[in-house]
Amino acid sequence: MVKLTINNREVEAPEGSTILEAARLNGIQIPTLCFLKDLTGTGACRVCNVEVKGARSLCAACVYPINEGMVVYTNSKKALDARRTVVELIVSNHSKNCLQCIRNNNCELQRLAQQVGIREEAFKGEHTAPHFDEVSPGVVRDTSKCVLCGRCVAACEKIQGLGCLNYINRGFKTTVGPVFNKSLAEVNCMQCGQCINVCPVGALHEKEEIHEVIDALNDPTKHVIVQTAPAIRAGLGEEFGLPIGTKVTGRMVTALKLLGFDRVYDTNYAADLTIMEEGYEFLNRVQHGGVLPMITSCSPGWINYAEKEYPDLLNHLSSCKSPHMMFGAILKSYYAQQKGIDPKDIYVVSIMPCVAKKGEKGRRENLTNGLQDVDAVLTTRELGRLIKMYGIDFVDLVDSEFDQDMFGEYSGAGVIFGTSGGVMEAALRTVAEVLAKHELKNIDYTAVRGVEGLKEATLNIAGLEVKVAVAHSMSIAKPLLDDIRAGKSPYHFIEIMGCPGGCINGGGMPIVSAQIRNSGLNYKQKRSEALYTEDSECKVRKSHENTQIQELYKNFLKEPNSELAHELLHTHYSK
Ligand code: HC0
Ligand code: SF4
Repeated sequence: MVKLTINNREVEAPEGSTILEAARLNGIQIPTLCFLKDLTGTGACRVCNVEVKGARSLCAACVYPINEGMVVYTNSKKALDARRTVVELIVSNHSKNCLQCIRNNNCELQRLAQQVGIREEAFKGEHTAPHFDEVSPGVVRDTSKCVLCGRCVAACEKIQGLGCLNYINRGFKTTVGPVFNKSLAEVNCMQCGQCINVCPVGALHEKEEIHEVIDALNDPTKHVIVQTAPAIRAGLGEEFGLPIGTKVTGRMVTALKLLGFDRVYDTNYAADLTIMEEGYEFLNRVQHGGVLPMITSCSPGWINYAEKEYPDLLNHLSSCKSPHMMFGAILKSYYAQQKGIDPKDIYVVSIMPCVAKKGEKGRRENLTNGLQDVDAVLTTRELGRLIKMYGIDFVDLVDSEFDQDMFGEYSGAGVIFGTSGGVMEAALRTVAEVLAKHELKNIDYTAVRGVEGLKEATLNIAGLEVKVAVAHSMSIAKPLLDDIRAGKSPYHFIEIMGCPGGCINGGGMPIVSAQIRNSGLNYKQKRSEALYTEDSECKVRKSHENTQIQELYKNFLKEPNSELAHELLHTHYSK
């Protein structure tokens, strides 16, 4: 341990720590802007300037290493003045239309300006020419808000290995964006939204569809159905100040009913349907010499990546549409028939933790009889805004149940789809029983659980050795894909999700502030635990035991992978 003095207090911290880490370890907070634990730390913004005795100038605490006997003042007049000037300079080049900004009240620059005590516009003058890009289906980029912190640059590079965003130009003209300031739609952006989640301000955000949904809710000719992804229940509460990991399934359903949706269903039902289709597709590939490893296809960010970066591997992808798209297709076919409603009058809204699903819904490969399966996709954050707009007091709502008619049942397997490893575990629960031809007691595949790093397992399923792997984010998936390309992949089945930790950390989930990220709280784990808790509480925990799924096959689809199932529930990909 290293002994040093911070603000006249003797403290200790492990060797190799920065001043910022040593201070935080001892309960002393130094404001930061560009710093994000495990992602950035270059001293770029200089907000964390502190005074170090004997140093010639102020030091950036996030990069400056501690040493024995060091004396640090984080709040000396010199440090406070410098910090305020840095923030004043950033604010001076920032479009200050806070009232119209999507991040109003949830903005790190607002908080920082308040914290350092900015009371007037210190530097008036020219602004860097702004650029507004809303061409891509899910991500909007507004450089008039950008503070050049580089957090999005690091997220795209380190999490996805893509590097779609970088600094462009120099000096006063510096901005952050794709090469040559192109649109994100013109580069290899997979629309994961991880850059949005780390943006401290409103420079990156999702393309909003709230007003389209409000129009549909107010259109008497429309039968408006909403479905919620598994991960929403584990995050929506954060939009209303509830602790991370609070499960709000019942309150969410009540809020959706108050918003006026005609039916409120859970995408979990369709996750069970996906397992039937995907599980049987896998068995078919294993038993008939099909292309292996088979890779899951429910994360549209991953699909975007595969199409752009590994087009030669598209035949490894399951042909299954993602669960919410399958649900839309069933609602506009079977449900429409049963209820006597013209499919054109059914408007399906998906509440998703995902930005890429906004693009997925409109892909021409996914149309069924010329209609989109899903009409609008709202992120968890957008649903939070919609609930606030309608003046609903979310925290005090009582619980309600999803509508039970036709699609109300779901298994625990469907719930865990929302976290990394969940799709694999759900599939194994069904595939193992189909192969064993009798009920299996141990259905917890813990080797594929967890929100960090690559997960692998070799399982003996009814005498068949099955090697599986689970990757979440492209930096983890890439080595697996390179091995497949080189013909040396040992796996039979791979789950790939676009975002680290899976959907619980999707690009549409509530923003986790730098303060929380830097505190070391494992927010992904907390959200993931909420889903495993719900799984363990479910009476039915295997997709094939969902009786309403069994009825759907009996009355409509006939059997998994049938001709009709292929027509409605499967898709193809484009090189
Ligand atoms: Fe997911 Fe899904 S689990 S992708 O991670 O497969 O977005 O939550 O809704 O569709 O079910 C996201 C989450 C979903 C879908 C499901 C899958
Ligand atoms: Fe990169 Fe994802 Fe942002 Fe696109 S959406 S720029 S891939 S981090």
